[in-house]
Amino acid sequence: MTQNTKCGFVAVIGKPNAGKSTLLNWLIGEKIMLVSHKANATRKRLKGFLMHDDAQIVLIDTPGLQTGKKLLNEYMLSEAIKGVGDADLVLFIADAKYAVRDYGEFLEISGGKPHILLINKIDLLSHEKLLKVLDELQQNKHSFLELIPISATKENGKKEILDAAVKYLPESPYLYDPESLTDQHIRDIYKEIIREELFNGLSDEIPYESDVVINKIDESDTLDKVYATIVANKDSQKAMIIGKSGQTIKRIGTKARVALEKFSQKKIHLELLVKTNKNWTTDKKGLAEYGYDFES
Ligand SMILES: Nc1nc2c(ncn2[C@@H]2O[C@H](COP(=O)(O)OP(=O)(O)OP(=O)(O)O)[C@@H](O)[C@H]2O)c(=O)[nH]1
Ligand SMILES: [Mg+2]
Repeated sequence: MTQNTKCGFVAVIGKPNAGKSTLLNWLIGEKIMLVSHKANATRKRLKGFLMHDDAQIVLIDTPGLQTGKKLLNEYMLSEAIKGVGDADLVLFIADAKYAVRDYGEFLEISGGKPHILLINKIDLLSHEKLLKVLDELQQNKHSFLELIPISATKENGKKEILDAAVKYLPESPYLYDPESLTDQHIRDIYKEIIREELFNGLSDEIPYESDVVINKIDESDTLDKVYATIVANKDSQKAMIIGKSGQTIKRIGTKARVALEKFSQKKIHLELLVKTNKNWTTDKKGLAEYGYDFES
């Protein structure tokens, strides 16, 4: 008798900077999501797929749960809430240091969705402190399915997470090609790779108020020519992105090219322009044009 397959949607939910995208990349085994030491890096729901035993896990990366007042923050929160709604199962991930507080907040919006609680960044906590946190969380033990301490960067706990997730997935045929890692188009992945360099290479408000548009990719077997524009919110930010004698944009471009080459395993020719689109984040229509559509 052949065993039935399982397949389901597993949303990764947590506060900004908890390690959601790091977790996805690690579990999938390929860096397809933007990771940054700065919070609020992920802006929309993005899928990644992985196979474990006879199951296909459709992971959904989401923006962090936050209450920023700007329209883009509102959009990001709505994406996270939709992520919970879409899911058969939630992986709620919290920085161990703030896990008790953050989990309490999650329970208020979880709508009773079945979830596994992942306590992340345990490499940064003493053993004693960790035991105290786990002990406090156990007081909610009727709310979660499992409680797993992990370190997404030290890569410990993978099998435990996947075994646990598969347990709670519905029986179903695979919904995506088992060979695929994501349903994102190459231009969306390239956009995120370049945006990661904006996040990690620029200070203050600039990364939060900028975006990247991939205008064109000329693909061949060994070389991709990528034409992209960084969109700034103000002329003063555009000037800072370009930098003195173009040094900043050059540095960002070089780093982005190296990251694109690492991902694509091809040579990359990257042409990077900067333009200003004043207040592209202030109305819903403007946001939708950049891929952040409240209606989708
Ligand atoms: N020390 C340590 N750092 C971690 C761990 N997991 C993630 N990080 C770091 O935490 C930062 C945030 O990681 P992300 O994966 O971008 O977090 P996120 O939850 O996706 O953040 P947003 O998309 O902004 O909501 C990065 O600098 C990661 O390297 C961990 O287990 N230990
Ligand atoms: Mg993220």
